[in-house]
Amino acid sequence: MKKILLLLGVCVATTTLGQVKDYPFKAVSFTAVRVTDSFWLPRLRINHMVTIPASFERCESTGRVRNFEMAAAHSGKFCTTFPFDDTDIYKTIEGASFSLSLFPDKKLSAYIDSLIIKIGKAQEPDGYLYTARTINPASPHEWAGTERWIKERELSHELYNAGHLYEAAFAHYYATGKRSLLDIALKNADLVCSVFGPDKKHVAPGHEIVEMGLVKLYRITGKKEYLETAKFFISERGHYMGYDTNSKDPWKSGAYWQDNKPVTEQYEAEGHAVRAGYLYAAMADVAALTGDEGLLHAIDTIWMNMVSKKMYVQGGLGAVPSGERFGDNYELPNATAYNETCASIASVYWNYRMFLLHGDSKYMDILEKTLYNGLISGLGLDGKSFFYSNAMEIKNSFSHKNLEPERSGWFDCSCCPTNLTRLIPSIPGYVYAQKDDNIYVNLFIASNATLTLQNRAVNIEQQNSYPWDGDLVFKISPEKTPAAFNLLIRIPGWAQNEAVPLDLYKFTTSSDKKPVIKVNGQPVEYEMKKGYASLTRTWKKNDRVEVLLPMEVRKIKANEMIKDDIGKVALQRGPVIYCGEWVDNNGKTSNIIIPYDAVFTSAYEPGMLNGVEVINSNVPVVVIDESGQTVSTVQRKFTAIPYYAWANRGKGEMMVWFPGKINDIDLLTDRPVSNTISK
Ligand code: FUB
Ligand code: ZN
Repeated sequence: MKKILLLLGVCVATTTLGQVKDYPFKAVSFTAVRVTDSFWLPRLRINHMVTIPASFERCESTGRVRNFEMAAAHSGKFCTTFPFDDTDIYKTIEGASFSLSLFPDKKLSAYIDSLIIKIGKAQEPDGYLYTARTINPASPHEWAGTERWIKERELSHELYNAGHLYEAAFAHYYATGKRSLLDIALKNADLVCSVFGPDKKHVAPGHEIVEMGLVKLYRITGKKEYLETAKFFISERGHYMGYDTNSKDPWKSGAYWQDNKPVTEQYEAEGHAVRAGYLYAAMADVAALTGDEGLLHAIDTIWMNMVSKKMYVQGGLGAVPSGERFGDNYELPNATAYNETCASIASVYWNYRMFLLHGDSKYMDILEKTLYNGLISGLGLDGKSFFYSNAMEIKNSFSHKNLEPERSGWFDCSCCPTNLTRLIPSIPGYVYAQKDDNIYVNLFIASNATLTLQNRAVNIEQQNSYPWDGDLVFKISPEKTPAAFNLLIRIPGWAQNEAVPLDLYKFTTSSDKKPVIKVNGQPVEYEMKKGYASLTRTWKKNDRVEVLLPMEVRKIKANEMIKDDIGKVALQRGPVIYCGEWVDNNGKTSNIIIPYDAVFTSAYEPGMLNGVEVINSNVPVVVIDESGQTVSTVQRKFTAIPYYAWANRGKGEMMVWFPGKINDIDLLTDRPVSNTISK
């Protein structure tokens, strides 16, 4: 592993001859962090033991692998639904590669090798790799167009497939040291770079990700063309002349693809949320590597717009089902919330890059919120049932029919399950970062890590029961002592009376409980720097830092501009957003009122939902008598569970936002109303 890391550094450094521009803050590789955490380790294991095998099994049983075999043989008929189905194999290989470095597994490794051979055989001699055309170029998939690339701007996903191939190849090479998938990816990337460019073909890729993938190949090889082509693709947006830029229809205006304006003139998070998140992440990469101020200004502004106007309280993005896209400012309805799991994953990629650019904890606050709530809600506790969209409420009334009240094993469009296989094992890589003589602690995940700070090893052991308990212990052991450096520990916004950066959500009351930090048992004063408690010391072996974060149940209110949440509260404890589910609340949650002054207790329930901290209260509940003539309220026990854990015990009501009082009563007729999803 060491050899590969070294190689990565050498390649980029030598090609840019000392003028290396890059992120000022450096991620500490996931391979340097051995997770021991009672929340995350079981999730990493289940991803390895269940999710990845189930995913590969489905790639086989649905015909995704067969598509590659047919492409190699140039015979047969593309046998799955979407031209981007190839990417489910790439994403699962990426996840499995990360996972192999956590859990060595010869059988899995051999299986991946066999898949890579099939992928290689499906690649055309010039590097083109896209089974939806190669199987039978005379009759390609209808989204693919009669010739290569002609439908790339709209639906073909040729460059999307390429991007996921590059991401997988990077992970596979990085984790295993094998070049097999990397060589396939480089051959494809060389073709892409020979086809597209300022004096060649022009296109704004229809679904972004090729840009991030090319940057990763640049990092491995140091080949400037890859970075230049990534930058070219980003700069291509907003120049297509065929749109009606005044149209309100995002497909007609190009906003669906973030193609209505040049990226440096885009200031709002718009269009398909996964596409958008991948674009903004790539803009961060290219801004870091080229110093492009225009890109930086655009993503800073788009981030502010997203966080202050377009994000659900559990971190979910993309409110609108039609087009799986961002809505207007403050358009965050609960009953129809879309919140694709992939959009949360894209948000993690983007927010981490924003942190690496700016070193500010607010980006990690959003990343943490997304990770513990709206992202892992997409994954069932069994590791093999999933949500594609993540609802904000399920009501069993005639007036509501929700999008996805139940988890599924797989979807025709199965982007989310396979995206989860790759995100979960990469989580250890978000725990620490560093810059000069500063170590940043970003996530509180029990683990043992060895970082190299200015050529000297520092071991950090984290012990905690986060996210349930706010008592965090860090044992710091520099290899050579004494060692002077700064330890910067993120103090989450929620521990400083801030529900989110900016003002989309606020706590209903202010808490006077402050985080406390002790070093070797003694409380210390600390300076706050961009959201981090900075401890400057000469460290010795086994120095012990304790951070006590106040874990109170907090009520959240939304900005009044969000119509659907007016007068309502949501619940948070630590980083975890809660919901009420029918199972714990007499079969119903849509009749629960949570007054602003409701008092909560919390308790850890080891036997429930794989171990969760539940929160309890006594609150008014609306009841209708049997005659249907009388409405009243009674006080009842209310139990809330972490939002991420809902829909693991059958089908029924769920609520995140609860009314604080009764304002009005809607007398419903018995006519059902239906909602439809369109993509
Ligand atoms: O288009 C590829 C993937 O399919 C998108 O990222 C998802 O939103 C789904 O539409
Ligand atoms: Zn998805």
